[in-house]
Amino acid sequence: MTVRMAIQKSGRLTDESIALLRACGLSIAAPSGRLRVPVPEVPLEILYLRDDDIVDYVQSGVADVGLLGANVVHEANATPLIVRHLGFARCRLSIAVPREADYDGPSWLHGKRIATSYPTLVRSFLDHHAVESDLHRISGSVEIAPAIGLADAVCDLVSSGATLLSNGLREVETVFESEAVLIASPSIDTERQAIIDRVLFRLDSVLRAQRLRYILLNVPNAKLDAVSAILPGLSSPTIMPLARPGWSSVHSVIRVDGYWDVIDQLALLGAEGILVTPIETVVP
Ligand code: PRT
Ligand code: ZN
Repeated sequence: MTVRMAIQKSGRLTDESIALLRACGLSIAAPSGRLRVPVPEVPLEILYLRDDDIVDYVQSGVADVGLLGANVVHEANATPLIVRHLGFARCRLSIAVPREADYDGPSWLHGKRIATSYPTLVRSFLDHHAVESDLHRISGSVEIAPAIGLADAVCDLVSSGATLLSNGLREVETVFESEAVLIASPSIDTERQAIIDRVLFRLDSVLRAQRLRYILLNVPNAKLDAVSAILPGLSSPTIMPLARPGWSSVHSVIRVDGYWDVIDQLALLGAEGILVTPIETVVP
């Protein structure tokens, strides 16, 4: 009994997918020509595929789970399959128009031609705004469509925005916010589900750890209550006396988001020797 996990063979998701699975203690070999690679630690086999094929493989049960962009899953109308958001490969699907266009809102798109690889997602955005446009489905180099006269606007994935900029385009609407997700087949038997649950347990511990940092600091005893109020930790901070009289060492965890604000507050309270380090795994 083996669970099959489909991941992208070669593309933007590949390195981070492999890194995430390795962080879960799974020895994942790089694709290097092989399409099926067994994982020694759990009854799991990695299938290396093009990202466009992963939804079909999982939906049909050929693969049990798959790792790919939420944009592809939503475009395929397969959202019920999503079981985890993985927090990498973040990007947005955006409508862009020529820089000089007098764009003044979605109604500008009415009757216009839009080039995209994501017609389903664009259509639902246009329907929401009661706009009718002529959609041209193209599979690559969408950004050159206006310059060659194929379309008046494009809808494509954007991360830094550099591609749009260098093609004389201006981002005007966000249609969808995307990140990598894990999808699972709707028909998994209990034995396979038990294997998947073991992988999910590790994955959740790693994802939780990525959102947190471990913090150690030295605090004057008179400020311990104030510092503990700022650093609740997983349950409560660990406090140990220092050899230096009147001081304690405080250990806790903090969220990555906005942790500099927390450090500023701690410094104002007189904390010293503040160390912040990454965490690999958190099992609550
Ligand atoms: O060969 P295969 O079919 O497997 O891969 P692919 O070429 O179809 O996909 P790939 O590897 O390019 O992207 C895989 C997934 O990465 C996408 O489905 C998204 O979920 C995610 N992702 C994140 C992106 C981007 N960021 C991204 N910036 N996918 C594509 N882009 C492209 C975009 O299409 C445009 O051409 O990058 C360009 C824009 O980038 P910026 O930084 O200039 O804005
Ligand atoms: Zn693809």
